[in-house]
Amino acid sequence: MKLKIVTLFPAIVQLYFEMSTMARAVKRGIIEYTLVNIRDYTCDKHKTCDDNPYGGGVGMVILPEPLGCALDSIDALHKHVVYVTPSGIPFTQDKALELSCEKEIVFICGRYEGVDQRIIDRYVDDEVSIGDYVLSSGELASLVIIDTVYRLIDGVISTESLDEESFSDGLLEYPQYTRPEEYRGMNIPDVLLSGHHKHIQQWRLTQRIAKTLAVRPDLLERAQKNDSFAKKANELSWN
Ligand code: 6GU
Repeated sequence: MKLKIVTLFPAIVQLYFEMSTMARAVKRGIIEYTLVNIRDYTCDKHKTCDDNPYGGGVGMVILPEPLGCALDSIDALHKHVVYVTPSGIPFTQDKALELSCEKEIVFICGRYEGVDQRIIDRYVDDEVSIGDYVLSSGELASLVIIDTVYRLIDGVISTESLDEESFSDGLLEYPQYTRPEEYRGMNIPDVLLSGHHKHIQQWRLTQRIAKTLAVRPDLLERAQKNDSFAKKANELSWN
């Protein structure tokens, strides 16, 4: 997958591509990335990238000229363009799965009060928000989306890990324990030492349901309509 990130702060984004699992995906050629600095496409000696909004109001708006030139430099009109903004549709695991099928995605990172609407009208396919709160930086929001999407691409991480995790079937995860068996007087649940595979699976599913019910009852309602959840519950039936 090719990723192009259009930003005023490429350094914020760069570091992420050089770390850990993402660095490995880049090295293996699964991910190719390009950082496009909007400031490189300004036309005045002050390299101005923003101005006041027409009609008044607080904050600054990113100028259409440099942003449009930055987008043209990567032929964005013919690519899938995502603008990350608190005014977008909510980003979910389903949206991530949809984006993971794209060969190439352009991310526009806004700052300040956003970008000129004419840029959105001309170039943007998807306006996406990562949650009901306001970040100062579109860069962080883009990285959240990129991280969620690239790990769904074949070969990045194992399909077993993907199947087990929260949101693949709509339930939250079960608690995990590792060595030592006793930590500061706290023990691990006996069932995990039993070696009884089916009992462990049953315990884990019970834990997932209890946790989801406690903190995200909205998800549980959805999971009950989900085939993957029903199949698991059926296989592990307690009788
Ligand atoms: Cl996508 N951008 C910004 N700046 N803030 C946000 C967001 C995006 N999603 C939630 N808050």
